[in-house]
Formats: sequence, C-alpha cells, structure tokens
Amino acid sequence: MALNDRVFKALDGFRIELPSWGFANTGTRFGKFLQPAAASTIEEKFSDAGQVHALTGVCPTLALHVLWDLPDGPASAADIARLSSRSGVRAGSINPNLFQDQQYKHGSYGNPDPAVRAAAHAHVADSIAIARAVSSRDISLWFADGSNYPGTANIRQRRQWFAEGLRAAHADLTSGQRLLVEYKPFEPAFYHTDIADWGMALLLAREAGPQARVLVDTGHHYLSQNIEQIVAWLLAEDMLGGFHFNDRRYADDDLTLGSIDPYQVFRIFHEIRAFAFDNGAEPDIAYMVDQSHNLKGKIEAMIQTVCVAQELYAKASLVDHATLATAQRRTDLVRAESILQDAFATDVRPAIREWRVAHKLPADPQQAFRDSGYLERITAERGSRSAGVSSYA
Ligand SMILES: [Mn+2]
Repeated sequence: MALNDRVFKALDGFRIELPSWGFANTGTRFGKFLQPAAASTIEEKFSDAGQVHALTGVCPTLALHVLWDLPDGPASAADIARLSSRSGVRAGSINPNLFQDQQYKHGSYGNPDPAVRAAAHAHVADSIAIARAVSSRDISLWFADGSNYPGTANIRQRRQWFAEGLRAAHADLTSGQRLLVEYKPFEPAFYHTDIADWGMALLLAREAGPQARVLVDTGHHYLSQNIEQIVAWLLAEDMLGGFHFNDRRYADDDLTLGSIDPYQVFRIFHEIRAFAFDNGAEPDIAYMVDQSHNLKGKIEAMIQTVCVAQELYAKASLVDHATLATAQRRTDLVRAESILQDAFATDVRPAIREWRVAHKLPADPQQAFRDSGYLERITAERGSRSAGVSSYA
C-alpha cells in the first residue's frame, strides 16, 4: 500500500479524547500561574474542546471530571446535552474524584474508616449514573490511595477493600459501560500506592468483572520502564482499556505527548498496530490525553498534542508487519530494527496535510487557530473576571 493510503487509513481510524481539566487553570504544588484565556466553566471547556475538534476533526469527546464539571450529578445531563450540540463534542469518559475531599486524607477505597469507604463507593455509583445519563461509556478510576511510611497501612487488607469496592462498582454498570482502572507507582503517596502498577491494576480489574479494563497513563511508570511491553501484554490478555497520554522526563510530569521521547509513543502505537495486523481486527482502545499545561497556551498545547499523536500513529502504521515478521523469524536483527527506525524516520506530515484537506479540515490546525481570532476573543471575555484555579490536575 502506498504511503498516503496507509496514512489515510490509519488517521481515519484514530480518535483521541481531550480532558476538560486541560483547558482550566492548573499548576504545580508550588504555585498556579493563571492564564486569562483559561476555561472556568463547563460551557467554556466544551467551547474550547469544540475549537480543537473543529480544527483537527479527531477529538469528538471530552473527558469530564465529576467534582469539577458535574457538581449537580445526573441532573447536569441536560446541560451537557445542550453543550454537546453547541460545541460538536460529546461527553467522554467520566472521572470520579476520590482524592481531593478532606475525608480522603487516609484514602478512599483503602481507607480504614468504613464510613469513608462507603462515601467513596457512593461517589463512584453516582459517577456511573452520571455516565449513563450523558451516554458516556467509560468510567475512569484513578486512586491516590497509599501510605507514606512503612508499617502504617495494612497492604493486604487494603487490597481486599479495593477488590470489594471495584466488584461493587462493576455491579452498578449497565451492559455497554466499562470500568477503567488506572495505576501509578507513587505520588501523592510516597511509600506505597494501593494500585501501583499494571499487574495490580490487571488483577483488580479481573476481580471487578468482565467489563473492567486497565488504563495506561504513560506518565505513571518508573523511569526506563518498557511501557510498550506492558501494552503488548495487556493486548494479549484482552485487558487494555485505554490510555492517558502525556510525556515526562522525571516523574508524572504531564508534559506534551512526544515532547521528550516521541520514539516511545511510536513504539506503543507499533505494538497496537502489530496486534491489529496479527488479529485482523482493531482492539477497542480509548485514546485520551491527560496533560496539564501550566505555561503553554492551553488550546494551542492541545492542538499540538493531537497533531503529534496523529503523526506518531501514522508513522507506526507504516511498519510492514509481514516483512517484520520474516526478519524476526530469521533473527535478522538489524533488518527488523531498521523496519521500525525507517517508519519512525519517515516524514508523514505532507500525507497528513493531504488527509486534512481531503476531510475539509485546515491543513495546518495550529495556524488556523492563530488566524481564527478565537484566542483573542476569549482572552478579552474571560480575562476581565477574577480568574480562579478550578483544579489541581
Ligand atoms: Mn491519568
């Protein structure tokens, strides 16, 4: 297949979800640098996401955070429907918040206090009901639970509480819904984290029930961990539910996808394309962005992220899997490795520009955004009010 055909086919099948919190003012624990154009309300977040989708054509859904975006619970559904039709963007994954409330100081599902565990379970049940009300499939669970000092937490007891809590949450799902279990090795807890890695997430998702899957946040690994191998194993186990994409240099830095190590993202996409080739079917994976842009303009950063994701996905689609399989079988190491390197080195940007034009999208979404006047308009409209920090993501 010609390069353009491969790229067109890959991009036709690639969608990526944006996070509502990526458009809001955020920061680090040392300070928040406010941007006059940052979104404060759910209306503004849908509007900004709608701009990114209108210019890129591949971001039809917006991940929502229950505490920050849906304080009225399922009653917010009518509002969401109205905002969806206005912005052209639907509600995406629903993210409960089990870490910000004072009661979660010592954990949520793993809290020794049964009343706090019950509150956490009730919040997840509400989140599942919200997801149903806004016609959203995935409920995405990340737990900050853990401990800071050896001996202070009963690790096995807490594992048991997590298994029970996830089973109960799974029992609330309707047939089309999915529970995604995210893992993270450390932060905010610095001695142990209850769901620290993909193995723990996999076991807990299996215990939860057949509609639970593992969510891989690329920033949630120890340095130098082979993330694409984890992806390959989860694919083989039919347990890969989705991604939270971001990049990192040191820890969970939430930097722009591909800004530090684009080859790693390529290798992750390669494992997915190889799995699809071997199985003759596309795996059902929710691609999502989980980044916070403290210093970059938020909409610009999101457009940049989406364009980089498309480029790396398109490059991975150039790998000739049949030739690669032959080289692997013959242990022709340099040839096999070169097949990946050649695909990664190919400039797919001209083909992507053609794909955009063919889909009546701007050839250069970033330039189109700069030319649109949208940023100047929202900066004037939103900058006059006293901006607040609406999230800690
Ligand atoms: Mn995440």
